[in-house]
Amino acid sequence: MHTQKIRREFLNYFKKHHHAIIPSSPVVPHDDPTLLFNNAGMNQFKDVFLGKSKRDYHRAATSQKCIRVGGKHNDLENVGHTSRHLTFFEMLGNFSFGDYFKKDAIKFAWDVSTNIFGFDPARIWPTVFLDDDEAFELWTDYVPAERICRMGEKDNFWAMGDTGPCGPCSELYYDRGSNYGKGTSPIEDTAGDRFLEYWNLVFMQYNRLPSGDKEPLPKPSIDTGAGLERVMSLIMNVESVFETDVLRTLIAQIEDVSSIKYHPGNRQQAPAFRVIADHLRCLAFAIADGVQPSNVDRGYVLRKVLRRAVRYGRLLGMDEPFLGQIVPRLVETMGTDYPELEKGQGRIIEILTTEEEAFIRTLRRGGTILSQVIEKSQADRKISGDDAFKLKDTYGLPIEEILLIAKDNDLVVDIDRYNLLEEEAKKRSRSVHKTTQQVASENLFSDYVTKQGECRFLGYAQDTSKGKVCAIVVNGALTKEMREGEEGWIVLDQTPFYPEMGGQIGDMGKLWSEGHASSFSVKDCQSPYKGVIAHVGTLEKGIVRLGDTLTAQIDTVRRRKIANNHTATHLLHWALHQVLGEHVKQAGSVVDPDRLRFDFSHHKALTPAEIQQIEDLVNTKIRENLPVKWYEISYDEAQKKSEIKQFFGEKYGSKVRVVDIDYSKELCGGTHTSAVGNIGLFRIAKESSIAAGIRRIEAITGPEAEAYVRQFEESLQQIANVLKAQPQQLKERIEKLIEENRQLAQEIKAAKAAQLKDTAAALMSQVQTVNHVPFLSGKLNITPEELRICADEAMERMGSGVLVLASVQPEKCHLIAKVSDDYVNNGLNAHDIVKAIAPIIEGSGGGKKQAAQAGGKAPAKVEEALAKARDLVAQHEHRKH
Ligand code: ALA
Repeated sequence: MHTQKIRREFLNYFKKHHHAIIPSSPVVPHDDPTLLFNNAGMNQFKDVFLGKSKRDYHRAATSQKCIRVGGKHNDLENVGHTSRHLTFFEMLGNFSFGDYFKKDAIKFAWDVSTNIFGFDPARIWPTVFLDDDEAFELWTDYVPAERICRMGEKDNFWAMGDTGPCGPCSELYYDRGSNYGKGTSPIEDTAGDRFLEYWNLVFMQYNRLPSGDKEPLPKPSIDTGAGLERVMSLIMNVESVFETDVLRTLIAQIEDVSSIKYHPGNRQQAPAFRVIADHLRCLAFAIADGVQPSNVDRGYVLRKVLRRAVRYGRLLGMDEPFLGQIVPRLVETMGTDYPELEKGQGRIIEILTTEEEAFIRTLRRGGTILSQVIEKSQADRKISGDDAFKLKDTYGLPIEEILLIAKDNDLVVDIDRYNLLEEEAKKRSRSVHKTTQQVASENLFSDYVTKQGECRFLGYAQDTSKGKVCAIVVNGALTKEMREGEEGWIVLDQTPFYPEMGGQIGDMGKLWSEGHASSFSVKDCQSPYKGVIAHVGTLEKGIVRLGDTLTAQIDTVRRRKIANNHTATHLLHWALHQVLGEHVKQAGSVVDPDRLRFDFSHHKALTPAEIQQIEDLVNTKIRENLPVKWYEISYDEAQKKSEIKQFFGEKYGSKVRVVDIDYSKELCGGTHTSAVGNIGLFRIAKESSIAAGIRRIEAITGPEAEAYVRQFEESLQQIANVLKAQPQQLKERIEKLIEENRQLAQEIKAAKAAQLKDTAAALMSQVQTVNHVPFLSGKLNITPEELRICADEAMERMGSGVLVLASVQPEKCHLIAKVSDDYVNNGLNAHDIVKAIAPIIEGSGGGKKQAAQAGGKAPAKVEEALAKARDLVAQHEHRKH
């Protein structure tokens, strides 16, 4: 593969120029909640640019997996319709962290462009930011001044997101010639097809703050990014990125699966091939890195991408799941350089197929919903914005398709309202939510930490300590003192109390002053701001002032249970990897004294056998009783050790804490027990699903686990007592009881039937002849169900004639009328009889000519109704034959 060769030569070049070659980080950023997916090579170095984290190198180069869907950089809707946009692509990049700057960055880019990529120097056009004369000047060493363009903020100022590192940039364009457009410079070529942008050199100089202001970075740095697929399209001299080797191979596989040939010029079908090839890579890489299609956040974005691929698949006649059939070809072409694809292949296929099946079902249903929407929109000839949005958002019908269908049906769409809803939905998926309380506490404490420094947490080694009161909060405001009876927060300079964090609940306990003059009961402990530990509770006695010294003592018994449960959580995580596989990623956890809860990515329910295996593994480890160790290492060192589990979305400082039980190593700030055996016993109480692809395990340990088991034993014993049997015999006994019960029920049913037959037989003596018609009426104290059986039986015995029977119960009554076929032919009819007499019993009903029934609320009127029925028969005019 040419792509592989260029990828490797690029990295080699920079290795020779003293750059550390760093592997691509996962497409899911594990340490940056502001980012949906990795969208640039520089993401994994964000903190290094900001000066918050240090590495043991100052130059680096990567080939980074990038996904640009959602967030600031979003190319989804372009894909398939331009020659150069992709949702997934590889970005080649070289980086300098306060080492070289513009001059060398430009030199390297020129050297690589002309020597490694082999580009014609005469066709390279650099651009610079408006007044960046320095960069302009530097470029004149390589190209004539008339080929250097100055561009504005939109093109030549690069920012990772709404906040974070940013700076002016210089981009490299390659002139593909007049066949691709008439514009004769990047500025004139507005479509961007003739002058293809292939490399961006960012001169990182600022950090953009949430306020929008820019503060200078500690050291000017370099971040560059060259789109590998674009570079390949230029090297291979093909029209679009989809004609380069990797993507063309995928398209070939789509040709095989769909049995349709790909013609790049076919405006109907070519986009479908391209969209599928691109989206498949995006999905496969994201799933390999631990995301799954779902209804929230990243999962939701993936779901959108998958649905788009499926819809385009339908254009190629693929109505059944097909993405899984393309995956093996992807693994063949990219698996060597990205082994996670190879490792995850089976799971990727399984997840894609399940999700496709679900969407295909939705689409079928969507068709029905669409007809309903059209039906309901007829009155004002308009599809409401809400309906259009629902069709798009829930059923995945693209708005273009909805507009076309509307047009076909002579309807318009309320597009303004639709756009509004779409915009709101976008905002929702973009924003990283913070509660108002979080924002308030941040404001309260941001100054405080700068002035006072961070609180020291002593709780890894101590249960009690003395500390100085540094801050008091009452009624949401900082104050100088707290009085008896008041509730609020007390912050000490040091404390053994663990603030709720990383899923572990906050400690409870007491704070008191010398001689117990004052005493504060701590019912929770929180960290409202990084470095601040707030004891939350009530001042039960005395007064507390800033500067006072207090003794802080945690509830030790409670803390031990929490520690046991936290260590058990690590064991569970480890066991899940053993039993289910390495793809299991923690998605959330709660550790409190009574139980632990662990959410993780896995695509199907656990079997009872798997649950048992997990329990057995954890309990074996508990009995093995290894010590639990913890120590600090640098974040960079931790990143290099793949056996240490770290979490997505977690923000780590430059020093991190490793909790190490030999076979299980995790980055974790929580408090743990000193030896695994202290946990005592581990049981899984519940396994469930909380979202598509996310499972939840709730488990208990020690005394709670014992109580849980005992509770089972007790209920079993109680049942055994009731049945006067041993617990071991219960299954057999209960089966026998069920069988006996079934037989008895049958016998009762038969006895009832016999009884009803007798009742019916007895009724025969009351058959009269009314107007030449055999006529039977009667009132019985039986249920409506029994009445039906009885009426059937009576009619069978009569053979010919009319019967009207009633059943009465307190407050209600029922009527049944039956007419034999010969009298139906004669013009008598059960339905008419019931219709006529039902109002008398304050009821209603109906039925067929042969049989009809009614229910009513006036049992006292039954006789009157029966008499009326008799009159009807008496007045009947027989048909003449
Ligand atoms: N970070 C820069 C980009 O993505 C290089 O274009």
